[in-house]
Amino acid sequence: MDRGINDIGIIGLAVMGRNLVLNIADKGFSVAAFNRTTAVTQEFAGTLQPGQKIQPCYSLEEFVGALTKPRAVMIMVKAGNAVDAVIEGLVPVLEPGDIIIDGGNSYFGDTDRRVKSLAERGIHFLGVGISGGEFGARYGPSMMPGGPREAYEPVRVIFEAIAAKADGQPCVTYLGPASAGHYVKMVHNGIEYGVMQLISETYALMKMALGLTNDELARVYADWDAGELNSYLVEITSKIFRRRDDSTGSYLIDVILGEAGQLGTGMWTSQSAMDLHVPVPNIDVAVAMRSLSALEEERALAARLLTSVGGVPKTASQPHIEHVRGALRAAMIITYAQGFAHLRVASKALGFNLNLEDVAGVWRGGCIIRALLLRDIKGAFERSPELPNLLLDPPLSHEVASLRPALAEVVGGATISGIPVPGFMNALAYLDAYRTEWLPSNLIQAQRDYFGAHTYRRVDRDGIFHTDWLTE
Ligand code: NBP
Repeated sequence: MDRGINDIGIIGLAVMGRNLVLNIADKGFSVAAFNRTTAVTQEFAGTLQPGQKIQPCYSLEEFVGALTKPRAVMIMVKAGNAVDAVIEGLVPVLEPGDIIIDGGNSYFGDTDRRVKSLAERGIHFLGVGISGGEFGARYGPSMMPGGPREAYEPVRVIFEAIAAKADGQPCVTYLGPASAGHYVKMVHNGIEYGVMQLISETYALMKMALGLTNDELARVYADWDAGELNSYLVEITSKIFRRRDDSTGSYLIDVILGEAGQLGTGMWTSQSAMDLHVPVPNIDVAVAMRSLSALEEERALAARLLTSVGGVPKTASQPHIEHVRGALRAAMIITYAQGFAHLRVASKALGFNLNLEDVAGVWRGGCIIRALLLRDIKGAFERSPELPNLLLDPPLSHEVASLRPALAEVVGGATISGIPVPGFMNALAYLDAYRTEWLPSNLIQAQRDYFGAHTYRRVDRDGIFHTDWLTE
């Protein structure tokens, strides 16, 4: 193949990289492909069909020489040091005006650092969050690009061609400068954690309190997916309950150890929200529950010692499936509301100037948190672009208010039964705190002033006050 003819190059031919290469080639663009370990490139080259516009490359020099200028190089390697290692190798062989794109799950602080240091060498850096896993990469992911706008234009046509489509619109749009794309992807993952926690709690409720079998659970989730809860995560949940284990023939779900792993994006979301003083309790608790799930031995010991709180009484506290369904819809809205409120604050604090209607649009297809609900969310930001919280959108607030009794019923019943539903509890508590004008925080402020002279403001006058609490 001639040199310098490929529209884009991909470095990293693991699951995501190789599927993106195939997706890009399917859409009529030519792609150069390189992987650090040559054997991986060779193996990938062996899978290619004649006529596919893909050029496997066996050195960085060959790879860079195979790209049209300005060169667009997309890095699809493990987030962290590997990205810096690839950039270090690329810088000497690239030229000013070339574009490096990081399509991995990089920490937004790393992206900010890379944007700055590469700009000093005249190289553009785009941080692009990509969601949808292997299937999304192959057939249409949701893409969240951020960085210098002028660097997005040359790759826009490729991104729009390969991204998922929702109502005919590509699930990709330029989101903002610097790390805007990776920040939005991070919050996407935080919402993903929150919703997965909620769905797992509906499983616990219907299995433990109602005794539903795996087949019945599969039917319930399929039924939910056909309605207002339609979403990727509910859809795959239904399929998971049908799957049999190849080796034992039993339901696969029943032989999977209940220890949930995490790669860090949920934790980053919680940490960054806390830095910005944005409450995202559903994301916080989802991260905490994954950590708690890993304390397997301790939980086994506690299950024996703390029996008085265990047991599932077959009493009136059993939830009704329709209430569980309503509680999930309400808590999902609340979880997305926390994520979008986080983005609203981050956008101002970090100068991203995010358009939240665009964010909702990009998440409508191809990604893990795609859901029918995002149509309502997109509509809310279309009506009111500066909406600080989705719970202030009239249609959504009306829906959540009407579902609150179901949410409270589910939380109350589960609490009496000893079934842990921290996701639902946090959603209810967030809702109740958010809709309560008077909170007992005046007492906290009085305590702070008492022991630390931290001062307080008054309800009846302007100014800052301090009381000498020790003098009666
Ligand atoms: P991995 O995250 O498993 O990374 C493997 C790739 O990184 C291989 O190509 C490997 O090359 C390369 N690599 C490593 Br490790 N260290 C390197 C180094 N120092 N220099 C050059 N290359 C290096 O791949 P993935 O699962 O395809 O994910 C890629 C990115 O996409 C990650 O950031 C991931 O978080 C993100 N992501 C993944 C998914 C998913 O479903 N898997 C979904 C969404 C986003 P080698 O062959 O030479 O070891």
